Amino acid sequence: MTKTALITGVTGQDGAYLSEFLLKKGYIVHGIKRRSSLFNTDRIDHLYQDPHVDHRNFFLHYGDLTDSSNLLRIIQEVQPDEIYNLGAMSHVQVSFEMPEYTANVDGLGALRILESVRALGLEKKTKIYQASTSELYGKVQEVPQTENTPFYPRSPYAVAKMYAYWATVNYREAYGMFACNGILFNHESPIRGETFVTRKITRATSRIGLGLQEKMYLGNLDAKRDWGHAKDYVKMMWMILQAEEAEDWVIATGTTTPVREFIKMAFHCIGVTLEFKGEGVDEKGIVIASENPDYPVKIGQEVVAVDEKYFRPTEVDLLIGDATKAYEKLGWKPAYTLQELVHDMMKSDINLMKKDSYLKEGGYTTLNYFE
Ligand code: NDP
Ligand code: GDR
Repeated sequence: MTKTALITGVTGQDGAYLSEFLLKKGYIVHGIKRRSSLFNTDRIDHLYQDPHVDHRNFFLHYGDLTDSSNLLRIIQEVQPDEIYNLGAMSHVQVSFEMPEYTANVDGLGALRILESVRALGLEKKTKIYQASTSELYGKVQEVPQTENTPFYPRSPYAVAKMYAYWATVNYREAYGMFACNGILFNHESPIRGETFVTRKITRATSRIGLGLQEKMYLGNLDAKRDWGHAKDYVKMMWMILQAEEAEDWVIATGTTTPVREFIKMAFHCIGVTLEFKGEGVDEKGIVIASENPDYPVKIGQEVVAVDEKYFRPTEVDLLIGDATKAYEKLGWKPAYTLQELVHDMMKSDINLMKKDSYLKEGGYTTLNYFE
């Protein structure tokens, strides 16, 4: 029987990959997108279907996680078998600037979904996936982090997500709902938001390689993250809802890498090696050590500068996940290595930035915005 899924955050990185994945599985997919003054559907435009044709299987609804009546109506109309609550103000640093909004969307938003399902009497029909996060672990309590590691959130984002995590557990226990938390560690891709560190690095490295900019400005280069590929991770969201029992799951690769090393890997993709002259936040620390005649970079060129504005009031220093439970019970095995992920992102960004290169050659100015 054809299943119906509803995805909040459908226009985001994970929403786009998950939509593709579910459509391939034969699902009817409904997504909630926000109204914006410009088109915000870049990542899912290839899935768009003309509303005037028959037999569509991909539908978009205007909505917002802060709007209970809107969510209730959409869920009533769609009668989903599965809801994937991926919508969020997902940027940790920005959450320090917008703590109340973040709590409303990321914390109460999850509650609104759970409560709508209950109010509509869909507790036994609709399974719910809540996009929980390794940010819940925050200040290191245990390494590697498992489903049993205590939480210690270090940002308004993580505090809001902790509320959503426990709301999900509570609705499962109180009303017998099939509601699960996927505690996903960082996952990236060529369509990762431009202001997350990996994408910022692959975009800037591509621009430096093509001679469009001299250097990039980053924050804490010592932070360590357990990075995987978003394509692998959305598959696990689905697997979590197909499991026999509703539970909470860590999804991670089990290896951790400093931001500094990620930069090196990105430059490696354009055949350029870097020399790390200093540790910590040494501004003259990261320079080109070998040239590649195909790219206009020079030995000694300083390619990274540290700007303290990217430091967070409280930082998460080290994340490394132990996904043994998902490995044993769900058969979790990522297809992508970190090298392949970086390569995938660099290939895509080089192609993207080549367009800027052509525009520059043609005398046009190009956008140069690097928050
Ligand atoms: P993105 O930031 O790429 O996407 C977030 C999505 O949420 C976008 O579609 C965005 O819409 C939407 N959104 C934002 N605010 C609202 C709102 N008020 N109402 C409805 N929708 C809203 O995030 P990712 O795809 O990377 O992440 C998906 C989810 O997984 C998020 O909840 C994130 O917190 C969580 N997560 C992500 C991890 C990662 O490494 N990527 C790891 C662990 C958890 P718009 O496009 O209009 O901005
Ligand atoms: P994170 O991702 O906070 O882990 O949250 P992000 O890529 O923003 O930061 C990772 C680490 O890199 C350091 N860093 C910088 N970060 C950004 N954004 N910009 C910089 O210039 C920069 N320089 C260094 C950060 O300090 C941090 O330590 C992501 C989001 O997708 C969340 O929604 C998700 O829950 C978690 O991953 C798991």
